[in-house]
Amino acid sequence: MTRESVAVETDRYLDEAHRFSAHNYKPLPVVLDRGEGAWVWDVEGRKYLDMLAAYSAVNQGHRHPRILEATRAQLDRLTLTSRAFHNDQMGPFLRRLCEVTGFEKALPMNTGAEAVETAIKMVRKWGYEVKGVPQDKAEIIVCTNNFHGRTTTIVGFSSEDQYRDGFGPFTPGFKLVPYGDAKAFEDAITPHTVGFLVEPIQGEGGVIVPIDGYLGCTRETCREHGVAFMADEIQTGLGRTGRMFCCDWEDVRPDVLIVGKALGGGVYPVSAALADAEFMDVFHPGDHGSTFGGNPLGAAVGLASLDVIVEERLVERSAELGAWFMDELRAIPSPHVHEVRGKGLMIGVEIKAESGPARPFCEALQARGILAKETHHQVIRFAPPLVIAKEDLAWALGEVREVLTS
Ligand code: IF1
Repeated sequence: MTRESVAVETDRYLDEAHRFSAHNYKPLPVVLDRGEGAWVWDVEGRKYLDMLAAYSAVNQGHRHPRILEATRAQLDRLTLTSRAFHNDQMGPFLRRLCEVTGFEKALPMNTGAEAVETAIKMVRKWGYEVKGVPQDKAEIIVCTNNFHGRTTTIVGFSSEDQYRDGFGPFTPGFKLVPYGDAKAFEDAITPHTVGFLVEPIQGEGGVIVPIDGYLGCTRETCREHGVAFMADEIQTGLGRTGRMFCCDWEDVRPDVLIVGKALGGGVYPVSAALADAEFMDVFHPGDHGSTFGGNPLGAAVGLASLDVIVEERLVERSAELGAWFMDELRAIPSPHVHEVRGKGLMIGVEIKAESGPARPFCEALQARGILAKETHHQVIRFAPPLVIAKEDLAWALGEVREVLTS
């Protein structure tokens, strides 16, 4: 695969990565070697504003001092014990996580996909033991254009052919309904339905915001039919959309809340599934687990990550800066923009088909010192760290305006 030369130092890294890594991504040709707050630098010394924040896993900004301090302190004490023994960090972390989310219990894992798989197993077992669904007949309803991770069970219920091609056979027991259609969801429920797994805003799907009331209506339908409402807030959660959780926009309290990404403060993979005892108590010793889930290092990082979000008012920043940025983006007289959508600092700019794919716009932004990533070919995603300074966002707006009006 040929590639135009970028610069000697960068080229060397690109060639090395190309030679030794699987080609499962097509990254922008930039090699980063330093990050601070909303900014990152490449090996050529060029500075970029990070408008992706690792898909919303760096809400607190790169290398937040509070999170690094907590990490270093824990590194000097104890990092991994497995859950065969207790450690002194997991309890305080899960207490804080339950306080922030309003749930009785949490099951700590590492990646988002593991937390989603945990939620699936929890709700299936609840279906058999509490709801009384016949063994192995549990159904979980999911939405078209969903993204919940990359395990074979999860991609098995994806509607994106590329995420499924070549990876079958898949796990049965999942039903797809159109995202945003509350009636289609209700019509898909059967006596065997145990759960509804949904993203309050679809990130990978192209920052798709459902109509107001969709979450509240489907949540109510779940209550009427004894179906667990499972919110995947791995990307939308922890302040990203201008509320602590995106479900908060409709005052919806899920039965199961799934969190990840920014829970690890951009330092360490930390995720969890949360629920009240009715669901969580289906797990008995040995039912489920993970080598790293609940480890003391991740717990210390998770606790600091939550504290930063609360104490630095990142939720309010996301709401205020996001509303301003979205309004300004919408005011740009661009011949290329079909729609600007999102909530808080989770924003998607959809490029018209006749203007071509979003990738060249991302490359033009890169040349101007802004790192943004396209999703689903047509959408430029803007999701900077929630610590971004207003003046930096204003500078980025100027650059985006230049690119979108060229
Ligand atoms: C990739 C996407 C974003 C997620 C939601 C669960 C997970 C994710 C709502 C799984 C992860 C990541 C995965 C990464 C790119 C990125 C992504 F484009 F893939 F879909 F953000 F939109 N639920 N999303 O967004 O969490 O296991 O990765 O920790 O796989 O390319 P994970």
